[in-house]
Amino acid sequence: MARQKTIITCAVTGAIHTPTMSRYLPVTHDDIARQAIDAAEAGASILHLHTRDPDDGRPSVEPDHYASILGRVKQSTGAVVNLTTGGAPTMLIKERLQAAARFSPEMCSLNMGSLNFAFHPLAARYDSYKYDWEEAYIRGSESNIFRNTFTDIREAAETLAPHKIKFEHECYDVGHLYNLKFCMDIGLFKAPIFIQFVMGILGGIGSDIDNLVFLKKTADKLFGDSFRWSVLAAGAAQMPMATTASQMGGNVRVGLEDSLFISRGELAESNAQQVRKIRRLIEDLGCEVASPDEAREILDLKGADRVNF
Ligand code: KMH
Ligand code: ZN
Repeated sequence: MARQKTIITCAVTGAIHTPTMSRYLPVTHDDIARQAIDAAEAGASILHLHTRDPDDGRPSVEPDHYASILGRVKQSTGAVVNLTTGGAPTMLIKERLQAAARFSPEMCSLNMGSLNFAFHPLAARYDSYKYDWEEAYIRGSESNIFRNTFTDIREAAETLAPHKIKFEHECYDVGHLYNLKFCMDIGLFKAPIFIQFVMGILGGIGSDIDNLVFLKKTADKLFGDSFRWSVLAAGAAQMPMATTASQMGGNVRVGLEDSLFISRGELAESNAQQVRKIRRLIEDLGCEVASPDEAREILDLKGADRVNF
């Protein structure tokens, strides 16, 4: 059987990294749109998008903070837009669903369990901060519980059901796969599902090959052939784990949401630079990268003509 092409998702800005950490992190709406478009041109067929407050770059889920970004991305690329419903670990599900309900994108993330979600060790790297909110936000993550209860997951599924959105089911540990199986059994999600194995978050499973094999085998056991999968690994493990996933028949996610670096100690100058790197690795190793329309077919998406932006 011919091997399926590899889908590259690019997660452009996220909610973990803050403006002080890299001058290349897109923070203004203009930068987020421009970097997203460049990432699509470099080979990302899915753009996973968060937004930020235009005044000070803090993570935001305010629908108005997405509008100009989505308009520009749609005008300039054929890429699939995947909006976060995770927002930031400090936010609750109701506010996190508002943008997806308004814009009805082809895809959304959906976090499949609650966990500690910490990045406070990053504070040790900085003596001063560009904006007042950053230090407390980073240090405060030591007490974060990223809340994604079964009630929250059901609320997301039911609120967004009329929009026919395909979820990127973010699973940060093996137990989250069992949560997903339970939700499928009670009819919240339909096959084929798309699982994002999230590795290396402090609070979730660590990034190593044994763990990836375990996650994949567990998903095989629970979902048979009714799932597609991808890997994102936070920080230094981003490229090694993405490369491994592509060799195992999976898909990959890169982007400055997940790692600020292009190689050890060297900041990535853009999201597109990371996309170009993983694309080169995938192609050098003999695989092909999926176009946006091929990604739509592989993931059975509703189509770009059925979004609300
Ligand atoms: N930042 C990632 C580790 C979401 O947007 O729903 C998780 C994420 C969450 O992408
Ligand atoms: Zn995200």
